[in-house]
Amino acid sequence: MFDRSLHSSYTIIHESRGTMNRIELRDGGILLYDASFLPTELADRYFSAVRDECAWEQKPGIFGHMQPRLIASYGDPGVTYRYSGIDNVALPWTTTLLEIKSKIEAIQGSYNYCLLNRYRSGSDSMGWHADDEPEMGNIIGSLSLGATRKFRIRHNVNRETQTFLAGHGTLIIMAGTMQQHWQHEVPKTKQLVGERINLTFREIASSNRC
Ligand SMILES: O=C(O)CCC(=O)C(=O)O
Repeated sequence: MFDRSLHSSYTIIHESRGTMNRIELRDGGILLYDASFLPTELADRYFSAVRDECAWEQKPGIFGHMQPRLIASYGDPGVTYRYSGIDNVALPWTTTLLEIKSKIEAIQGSYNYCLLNRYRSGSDSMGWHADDEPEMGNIIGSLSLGATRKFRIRHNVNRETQTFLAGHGTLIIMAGTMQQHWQHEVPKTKQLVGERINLTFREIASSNRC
């Protein structure tokens, strides 16, 4: 693994390639990271298929503002994921999404839902949050396709921050107690970056099914 200190002593950039790295976080959080989980040609194919096949929409977030990105929602029949007061009802899995899901399940987890986020440019982003809804399983598999963006995590109490580069084919798996003790974000960037699509595979408890 290659760790490089950035501007603050609390920020680390992780850029490891080709192997699944296990990072033990404070208070029982676990983060698995492989910068190049998918070969480029396969990541290219998945990027085009997911961009062209999925039903993208822009939805309101908290305070009624539109979320600064597009989203799409797929999963097993009847699964709904509610966050920021908005219900996201899963559309039926596409063949591409099922193929990606099985690749990630071969590493860790078992998933019945996928939330997709599409960042059209550097102005699109995801603010600090944790996926800590009671119905959410603790293992979340997150695959990135397209432009490289920063994926940052921050400890809730001591504010320790780590930065991971999420590029074309990067897999990050969040596990352990990470959602209880850490938040994560994808910040805006002023750099000229292309589109990025992120897929987070999750297990939503059956009480949240319609
Ligand atoms: O785009 C990403 O890498 C993060 C997505 C995310 O935080 C989420 O779906 O909860």
